[in-house]
Amino acid sequence: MKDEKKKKKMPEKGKLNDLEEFREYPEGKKLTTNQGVKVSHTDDSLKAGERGPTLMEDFHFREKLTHFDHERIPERAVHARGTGVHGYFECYKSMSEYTSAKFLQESGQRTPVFVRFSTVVGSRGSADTVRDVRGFATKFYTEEGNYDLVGNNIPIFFIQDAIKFPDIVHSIKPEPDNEIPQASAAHDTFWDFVVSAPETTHMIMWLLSDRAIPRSLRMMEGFSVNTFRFVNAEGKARFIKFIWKPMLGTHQLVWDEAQKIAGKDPDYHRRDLYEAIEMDQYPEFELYVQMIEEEDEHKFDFDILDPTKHWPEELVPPMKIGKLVLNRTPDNFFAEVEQVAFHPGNVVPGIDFSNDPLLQGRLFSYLDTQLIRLGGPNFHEIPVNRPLADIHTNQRDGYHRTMINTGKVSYSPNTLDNNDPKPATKEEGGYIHYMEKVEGKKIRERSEKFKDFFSQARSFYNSMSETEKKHIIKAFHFEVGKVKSKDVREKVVELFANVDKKLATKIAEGVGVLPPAEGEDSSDADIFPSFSMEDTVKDTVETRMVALLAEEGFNYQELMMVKDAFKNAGANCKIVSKHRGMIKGDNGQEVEVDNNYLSTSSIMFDAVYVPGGKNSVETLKKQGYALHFINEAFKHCKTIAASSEGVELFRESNINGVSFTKKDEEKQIVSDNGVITAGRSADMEEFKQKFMDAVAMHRHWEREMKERVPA
Ligand code: HDE
Repeated sequence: MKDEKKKKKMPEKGKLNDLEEFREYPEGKKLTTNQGVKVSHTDDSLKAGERGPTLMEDFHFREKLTHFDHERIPERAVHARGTGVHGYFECYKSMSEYTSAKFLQESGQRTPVFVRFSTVVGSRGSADTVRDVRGFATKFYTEEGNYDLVGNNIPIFFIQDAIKFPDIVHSIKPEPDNEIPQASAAHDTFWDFVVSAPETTHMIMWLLSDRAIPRSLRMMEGFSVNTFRFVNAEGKARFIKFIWKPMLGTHQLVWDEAQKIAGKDPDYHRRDLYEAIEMDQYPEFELYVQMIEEEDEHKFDFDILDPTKHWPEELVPPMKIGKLVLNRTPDNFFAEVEQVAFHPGNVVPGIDFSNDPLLQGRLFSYLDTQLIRLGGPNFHEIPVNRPLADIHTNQRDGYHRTMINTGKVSYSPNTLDNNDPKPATKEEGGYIHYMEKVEGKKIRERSEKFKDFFSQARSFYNSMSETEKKHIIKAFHFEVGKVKSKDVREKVVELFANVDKKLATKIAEGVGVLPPAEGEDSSDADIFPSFSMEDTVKDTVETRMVALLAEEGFNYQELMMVKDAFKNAGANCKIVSKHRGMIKGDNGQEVEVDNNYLSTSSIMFDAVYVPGGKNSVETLKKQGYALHFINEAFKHCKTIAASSEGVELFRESNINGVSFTKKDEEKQIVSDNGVITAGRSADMEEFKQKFMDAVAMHRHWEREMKERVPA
């Protein structure tokens, strides 16, 4: 029977693809070699006698070890640490007036995407929450081929010209003699580069702001950074930049928290992303485009091709054009996330480049690096990189070729195959490069406006809230405080005096050098509220993590009431206790503990609640972990709440500078800077509402002024 089948279906010459028809997928999975031969034993290698040497003929052993020996591929030179997910992009309205890109033509139109988020500096195994720029790269599988929007969560870059990229990357990576430090800019070579290349000033301001320590990959913006073009069907072009805005707002961690998370849960961001998707809390971002007419190219104080300058939203208002929904985690991290290959040069008709010198260099670098990282020129055949659009090229062969091209013809033009594959006309969807008129002398120079390194850095500082300014100064103290060379520390102070003398004076205070003799006053600089993170979404508790601290005898009704309220509002509650297992409430009903103290910590949560219950609170009061939980959450400016006897735990802790409900005021609810307390007979509806409103605020920065908490 089998022979007959084989006979009938033997592939014909030139139709080798038909081999697929012969594949059988039997039920059950037996261990095989890569040649499909079933393996009978995999625990012992084939030996000459029980204690004898392993034999070369053990093909299973040889193959298993050889494959293992070759499992690693080079990590990305930058952005090595990352995570990725699938989803779709939905266009809100037709953009045909501005671009002919097919995926932006109709409202409601959906395009599948793959998104990879990353840090820049750290290696593959580094921690997620380090201070760094985050990559935000999106591959749109459009019907016209792949379009890659390879952006970052900071709208500008360190340098103006890609020729300096190897220099800055060498300076920020671990130092070459001892490979220290990992995933951090806080060391001599980086700051030496910064003071030697003042074009980095503006980017450093953003890097030392809270943008570089996002609360979640779901809560950060994304920017194309470089200037591109939209080109419409008539061939009219406009300069553009893209912005992704997270539906949940742009939120940050506290630096102390970020460092602790890096130790306790280095996978914090990737876990948060995957868990959100697994709980059907799909991360969503809206895509905006900023457009500048060609005739307005020189209208701005800054050069619109300079990647160290932002296009302030106040000057170039963004237009909302669609939504990104991330709804599927990958099946295999290596196959998808590690092998995905983004390239800012992957564009579709209707999207074109500008002469931004950083972009021009990027157009070379990505394909080049991928050729070695993915082992040859055929990485477009890897499933995650394969476009949905058909591929017809005359390219042949090379490492890891899987496509079986048929026929004799692999050149163009040809007559033997009707000149197939034929170039497409514009009407047929052929990519026509924008016909920009270019002339000039060959010269290694940059335009005059590029040389203004400080105006936008001043605006940035002047646009920050007092809290944000304080965080930036602290970040300088940390980063530059780690620089050994006093000379470099002095130069940092000198450089940042060009931004603001008071800022430079504060930096000097923390890093042990003299304040600057002279400097600028940034208070006259333009204020752009969009540079700040203050005015963001603060009206939802969706996807926030709330810890409920409880022990035997907790007030069941209070705990469940709060838990249900947060759940209904889209937040996630976890019961934290000394041990996992079941704990009994004051009414005899049990709940399951989600985390014991050793497996979690306040830094994994956005808020903490302590319900009443005399026995529970008496136990908590004796637990260092519980008290530390409260102190630390308070120190990180998180919302903390307690009701009835739960308030006693707050009194026992080290939190200070805020008021609680008075012991004898049973009905009282006090909400003070994110500390919400309720007496025994308080209106729980009101308490819940105040609690949720405070969590929606994200953090209560005013509290930093009062903080004297050891945690
Ligand atoms: Fe990249 N960048 N970059 N970059 N970049 C890479 O490509 C490069 C720049 C960005 O998740 C590399 O495949 C040069 C700006 C992201 O796989 C490499 C310059 C922006 C990712 C490379 C820049 C980015 C990369 C390393 C000019 C924001 C990760 C591995 C100075 C708009 C993509 C790879 C992923 C990755 C070169 C600057 C974003 C070496 C030469 C500006 C998000 O080719």
